[in-house]
Amino acid sequence: MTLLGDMEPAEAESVYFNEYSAPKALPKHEALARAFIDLHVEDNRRVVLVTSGGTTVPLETQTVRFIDNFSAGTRGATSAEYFLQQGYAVIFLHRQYSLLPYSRHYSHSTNCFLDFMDEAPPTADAANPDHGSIVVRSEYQDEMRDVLRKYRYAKQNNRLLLLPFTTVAEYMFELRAMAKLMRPLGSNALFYLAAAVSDFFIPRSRMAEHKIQSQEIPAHLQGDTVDDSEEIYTGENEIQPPKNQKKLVVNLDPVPKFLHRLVDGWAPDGSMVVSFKLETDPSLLVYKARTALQRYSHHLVIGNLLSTRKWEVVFITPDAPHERWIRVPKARRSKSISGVEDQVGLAEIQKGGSAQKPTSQTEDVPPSDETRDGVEIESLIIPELVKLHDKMIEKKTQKTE
Ligand code: 9Z3
Repeated sequence: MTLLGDMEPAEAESVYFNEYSAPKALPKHEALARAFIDLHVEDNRRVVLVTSGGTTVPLETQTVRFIDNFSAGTRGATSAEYFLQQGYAVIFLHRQYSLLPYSRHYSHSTNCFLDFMDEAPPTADAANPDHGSIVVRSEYQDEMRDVLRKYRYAKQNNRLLLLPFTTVAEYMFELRAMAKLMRPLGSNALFYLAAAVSDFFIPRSRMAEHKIQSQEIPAHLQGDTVDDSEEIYTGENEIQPPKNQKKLVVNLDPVPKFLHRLVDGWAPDGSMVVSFKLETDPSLLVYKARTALQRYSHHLVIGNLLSTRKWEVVFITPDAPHERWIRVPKARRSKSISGVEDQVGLAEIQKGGSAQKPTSQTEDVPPSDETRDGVEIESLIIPELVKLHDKMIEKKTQKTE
């Protein structure tokens, strides 16, 4: 059997999309997106498709278990806010329940909205003499007003469209549909692919219908639940297996490289495509990001390391300077529980081949925005990216004049 990874991109696309039915929400999402895009085409406004959060890989058709990844959607949600600030309209294709632009400041357990609230002293209300109004605590008023105004502006002016997905297949269907719908935007379209998309999946044909059983079930109850799935999830036994226990061996296929199809087929002519490359090994990051740019011939790969992603990224471009580091100045770095600050600079390969102290010009660039916790690197990434998009649009207009 030929693996999707070994096929030509267009063939892999059709095999992949034929395996699944489109997500139920897709027609509704398409209608919303069509209206949103029409509106912004009419106003000659740029539209960015931001993808955000992780994708799941279900192990069963009636899904009880799935494989997931770490992404909370911080990069995507934060970037969306800075794109809106730059005048872009944003289609925010995100993993359901991951962070959202604006509400991210007051959500999940790290920024629980209840911690920002208080109850004011009771007023003379005969019916409820001990009830005070719910208010925002005084120390958060300014920040919340600012976030609220930006949020309301985006909402009232139709600048932000939120579209959720969960599985990797749903993500693929949504991405393809959105890219095709964006065609009337031409070079005003930008793709900013920050979602952490699974590289592996279980093809529908090999997926168990029902919950995979961890213990043998009596023969008279087996029915359809076992059949082929016994072979798929081979319960490889230990040398001396504990009675009635199985090992789950998950056999995954590579997800077809959708970036090929996005760049060569789905996306509008003249649009800009930006992908992210995530690595954990500093010595691989630049190499892998360059390889991705060469392979898909798009416009920009933003490389980041899991451990330093909140403080540094690298722009890999086809044009000089080819490799450009963007860093939050040391004194302005936010705290991060999962981050490892010592690793900042390690992935920057110096001439001579070894990793040394970073040479980045951007170390001393004054930050353009600030939050409670320091400078968000997206406040540096987005303006730089917009400059590149400006240049692309300029070139295109010169050509057509
Ligand atoms: C990224 O590299 C994003 O920056 C992060 C953001 C996922 C690291 P968080 O959501 O994290 O803020 O916690 N996204 C792309 C990762 C990815 O899957 N890239 C593919 C690859 O590396 C190419 S499309 O092969």
